[in-house]
Amino acid sequence: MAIKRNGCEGCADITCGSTKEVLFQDIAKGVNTAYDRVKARGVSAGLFGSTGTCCRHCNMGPCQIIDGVDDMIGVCGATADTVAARNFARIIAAGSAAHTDHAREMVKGFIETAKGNGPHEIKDVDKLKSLAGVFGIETEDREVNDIALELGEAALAEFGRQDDTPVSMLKRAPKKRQAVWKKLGIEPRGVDREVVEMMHRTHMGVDQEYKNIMLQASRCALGDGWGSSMLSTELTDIMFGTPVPRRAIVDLGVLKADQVNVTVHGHEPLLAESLCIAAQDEDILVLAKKAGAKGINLAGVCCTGNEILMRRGIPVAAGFIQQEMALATGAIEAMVVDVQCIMQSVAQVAGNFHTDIITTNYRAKMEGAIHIQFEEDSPLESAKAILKKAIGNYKKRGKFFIPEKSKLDVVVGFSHETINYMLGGRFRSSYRPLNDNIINGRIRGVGAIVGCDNFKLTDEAHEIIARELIRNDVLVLATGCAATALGRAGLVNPEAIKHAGPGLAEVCETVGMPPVLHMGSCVDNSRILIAATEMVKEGGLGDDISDLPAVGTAPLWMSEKAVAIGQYFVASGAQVVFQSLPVTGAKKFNKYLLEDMMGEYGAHWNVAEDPYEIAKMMIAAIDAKREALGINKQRERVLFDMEMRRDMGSNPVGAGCAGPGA
Ligand code: SF4
Ligand code: MSK
Repeated sequence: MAIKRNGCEGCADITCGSTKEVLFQDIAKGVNTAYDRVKARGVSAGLFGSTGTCCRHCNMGPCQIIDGVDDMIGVCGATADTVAARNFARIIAAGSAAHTDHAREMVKGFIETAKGNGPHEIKDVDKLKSLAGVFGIETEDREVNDIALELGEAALAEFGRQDDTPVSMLKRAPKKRQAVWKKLGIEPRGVDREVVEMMHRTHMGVDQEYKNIMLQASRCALGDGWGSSMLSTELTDIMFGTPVPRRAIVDLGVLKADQVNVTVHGHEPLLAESLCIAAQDEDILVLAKKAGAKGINLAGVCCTGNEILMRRGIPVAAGFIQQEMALATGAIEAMVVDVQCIMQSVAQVAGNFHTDIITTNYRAKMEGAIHIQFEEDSPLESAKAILKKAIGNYKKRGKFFIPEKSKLDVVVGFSHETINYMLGGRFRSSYRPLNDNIINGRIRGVGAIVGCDNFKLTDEAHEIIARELIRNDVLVLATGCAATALGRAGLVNPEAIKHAGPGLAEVCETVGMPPVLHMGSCVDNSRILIAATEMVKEGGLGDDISDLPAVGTAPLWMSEKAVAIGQYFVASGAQVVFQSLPVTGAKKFNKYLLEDMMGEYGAHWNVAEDPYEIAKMMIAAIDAKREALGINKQRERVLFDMEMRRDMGSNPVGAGCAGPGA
């Protein structure tokens, strides 16, 4: 059953204004999107395997386990708790593997840069030296590229380290947290080894005790957060520049009618950075003009978009759920993709238009796409070949529709260093003012809204949670497609201060920052770990991450990476709230995640489906920490009354799409 596109009937699930605008155009008539497929599939199909107790780890199965029913355990005797824990742990292993393989590519690109190969250079020398210090690398009187090469090689060696030495960056965590990991025996070693061990332990007939399985899952996830993801973020910053606040625009209206539109989709910024350079190349611009275009308009999709948004202010056209909609405008000459979160349907949608889907990574090919391999040792050549292909398509462009009003101003670029500078000033940069404002109650706490969007819940969930949090004086940190969605909602902008509670508004106004800080892509959640660590080190808010009035959510998680992120947050002592977890068919394991983990990590998972409930849980968790720290004072949580909800209803995120305050 297709969504009716000539009115509002049947489109209740689509809340974003620019999505609606595009899909209701005649040119999008033949386009089948995920919204159509979700409707066609029905609700029951979405429930398959959702309780986590189906196992196909060996050929005696598949086995569907029903908790509490004696003859409904696995043929091998595996219980619901064992099966659900194994499945959950494998999700974490897959997510960690994705971040790790991404990080490895970044390290290899970093090594090429250190060797002087390619168009990039070491941009953040201070950060290079600081990270070299973490790895025990001498920096005095040495050439920058020498330090970088030694750092790159040391980092590359860590992925496959075979001895029991923990990953180097673990020592950046608060001392008390390090002691927790040591006591539990979960300090991550080489991350490749942690992923392999996780897969081994969840093979048929190996680890059959759910708590023990989750110890390895924590180790694997910590290897991702404090190892792979952090490494990727830091080396990317060193190479391409640590983000600083800058203005930019987001949403489908960033596409341009009179330029060659090239969208970059996926995760690894090496290619995107090369495309940014190649798009300014004189020869390429001449070619574009010869084709009748005024220039090349690069725009991001998903987290590649967030990477170049943060560092270059390149606009983001779409988050995860809008990747098909970007193509359905008919205005894109090429969508360049690398790895992760690329829906196979983009090739089908592009088939309706003149658009090429160009795969660039040997790991990730797709039927219906063309492949131009991105070569790390000649990145500019690869980038130019891609742009030439896009330019060749410009003249073939037929009817198109760009929702020009859907173009929102955002202020992005909040690395943990930036927060340091903004709150403390360049000459006395420190987290002291943030801590003081939390202690004096102007800022109630910190809420991280991270992760994906997906088609199960309307995408206004991010907006609802963020509005609730900032209204209640909670400073919001955002990453990934959640950050893009909040940008579309007009909240990643200093003007959104008007939606904040008085304390948060006062701080943001003084400093000139939005109440929702965009901190980057999904690997950049590691910035939040460092920010939390800095808050601990600054003092006054306890001596571990688990003491901080801080909590995270990934309300619309889709990717396995989000679960790895959730687990590394919990294992680092931060509470997280997800919209659902695929473990409900296993009672003891479910309880372990939602309650008992607290005893080991000082944090646990939480689940709530309704975005208002998620916000309520987050605020309650923050208040509980404030109480424990002795800094809580009685105050009322500002609730959305019916009028506010009606206001949201008549101006849904999409409304959001119409501008701040909508
Ligand atoms: Fe069934 Fe056990 Fe094999 Fe899983 S490992 S499929 S529960 S027999
Ligand atoms: S791209 S992992 S949908 S955030 Fe990082 Fe977005 Fe989630 Fe992919």
